[in-house]
Amino acid sequence: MILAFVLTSNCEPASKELIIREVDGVPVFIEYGIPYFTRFQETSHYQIDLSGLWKFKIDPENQGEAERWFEQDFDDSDWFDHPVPGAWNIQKKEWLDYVGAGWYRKKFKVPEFIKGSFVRIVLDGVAFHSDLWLNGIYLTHHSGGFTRWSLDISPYLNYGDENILVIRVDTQRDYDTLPPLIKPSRPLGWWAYGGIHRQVIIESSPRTTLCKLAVDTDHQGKIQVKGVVYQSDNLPASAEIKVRLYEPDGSLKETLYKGILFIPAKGLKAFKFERILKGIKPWSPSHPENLYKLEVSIKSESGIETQAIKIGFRKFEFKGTELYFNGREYFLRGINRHEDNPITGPVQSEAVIKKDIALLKELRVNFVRTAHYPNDPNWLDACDRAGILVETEIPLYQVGWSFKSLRSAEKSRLYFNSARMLIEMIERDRNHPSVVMWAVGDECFSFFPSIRRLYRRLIEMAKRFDPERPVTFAIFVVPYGLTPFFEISAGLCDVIYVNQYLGWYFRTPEEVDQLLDKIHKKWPDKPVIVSEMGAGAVLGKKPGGKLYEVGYSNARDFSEEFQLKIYQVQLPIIKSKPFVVGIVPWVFADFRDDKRIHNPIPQMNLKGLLTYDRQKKQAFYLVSEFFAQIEKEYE
Ligand code: GCB
Repeated sequence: MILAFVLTSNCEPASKELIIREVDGVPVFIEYGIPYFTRFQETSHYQIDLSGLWKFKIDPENQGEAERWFEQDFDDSDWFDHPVPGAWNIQKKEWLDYVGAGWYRKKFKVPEFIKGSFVRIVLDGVAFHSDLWLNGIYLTHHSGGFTRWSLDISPYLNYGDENILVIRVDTQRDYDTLPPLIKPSRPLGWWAYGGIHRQVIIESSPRTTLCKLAVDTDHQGKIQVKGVVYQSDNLPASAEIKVRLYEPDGSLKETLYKGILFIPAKGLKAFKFERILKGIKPWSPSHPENLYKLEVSIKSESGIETQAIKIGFRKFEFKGTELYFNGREYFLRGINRHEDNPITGPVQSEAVIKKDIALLKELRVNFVRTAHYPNDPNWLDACDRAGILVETEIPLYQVGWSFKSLRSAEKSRLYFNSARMLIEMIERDRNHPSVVMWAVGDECFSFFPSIRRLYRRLIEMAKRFDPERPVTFAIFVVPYGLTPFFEISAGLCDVIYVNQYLGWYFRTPEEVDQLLDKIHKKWPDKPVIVSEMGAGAVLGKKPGGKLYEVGYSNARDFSEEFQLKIYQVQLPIIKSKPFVVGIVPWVFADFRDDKRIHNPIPQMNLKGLLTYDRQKKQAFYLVSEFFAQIEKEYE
């Protein structure tokens, strides 16, 4: 049964494009006519990695389509050689702040022997929106640059021959795209990096293939597995399924499941089981080495495949205003992080990931908020291995901060784009032991009923795909302590996320005390996390001297002492509140931010505990010491 998801209120109905099939009680997201595929960390499928140099040209006048830049034999010899993964902004100085369209062309060969298999193109991140042609044929449009998506390209390939893939990428935002436009004069709030900034692969599998694997565990050995098999052929198929679990040292623990499935033509069939396993070593931030491998093998007439994911046995839960991890009271020593650095921009190379993970460990954090968009999946793999918990969110960012933006919250298109990215994020990331929470937005104008409705629908959607994980969104604090008074949406969340910059944009740092008490009074049964706090500082800058505008008629000296003071004052106050279960400073490292034109380093958000090139500011040491104390208390 195909269900077109329909909104339940008096607003415009949601687009029929959002298709979810309930397959034996397992929700499967259907996109571009095929199911959304789980990201396996190991696969026996034949893959062609398209990383490398692609031909590239910016298209500020939007001529590409009219001039047919997508044609197979179009002469691209004078185009720029652009590395993929890569962002155009850092390829040439004059492209740094280019917002608009850019075209990528790539030739690749496909071997003859994959003919007859099911072949997909898998894109991990094309920011923000893309149109795709293969061998001169237009295939589709995708909106949203931070999640994986894939297309069946089997019918369009030249097997045993050369193929040409063309992708038009566009970074223009609208009121209903993600990230959204708030008003034409309002910058994004981080850098609008454009390009194919994550991996692109061509993947060939048997025509009967595993499309979804959803695994939930707890620290006492409980494991629930839901798998869905897709039959891409016009004929029905039968498939032998075997699920095996391997110990962290690689040895076989046991075969968990064996069964035979009958899958209808062009259809889906699920298998499910639950077990309580003995002798399980729980995964946790202090024992991240306890990663098990769950492997699924499928044997059908169209071939044999083996795919695997890494899982951890763990339980993350809120009880009343408290947080428990693996049954023990817990506290999140967090940090917000943008995917940005001076060498690769948004691209998360192995070296970038290694360096940042090492710094996070030095900072003694056990939690990262992927502000404000789904991160590179390789980053999440690294968090699994390092024992860093993760909240991951969709860039439904500051919606409602203008009249037009508020109007967009009432329309189905914004809901559709948000729900789609949310599902893609959950379906891609839900098996990571490190991923403990989803967030459906940041600082939207949650004082308004239209935003409340939008958030409510997104939370329901998140729970439909993942009933286990808590869901939240960040509320913001306006001057004069009015937020708890006017806020009408935060109660929808499993944990209240508060972004507060008391002492920086306005008021005094000490007032965080009353603010948190007021929030607790309003939502006495909910735990609270301070999801943002901080101040800007330039490395080595002493107090005094020139002041720089920060808004709300305030100016600051951006000294390291000022930043330090905010943390000195606020950290103990926040930690003293029994209902607060986490502190997440803003931000790990300075990052490019198009809003900050008046800053001492223009267009740079300077609230990092590290500089853009990862040098430590004084506040880094303070936060690290503070977190080390908390770590002793809880680990
Ligand atoms: C916020 C936003 C974040 C900004 C930060 C700031 O509240 O969530 O995106 O970068 O404040 O620096 O003002």
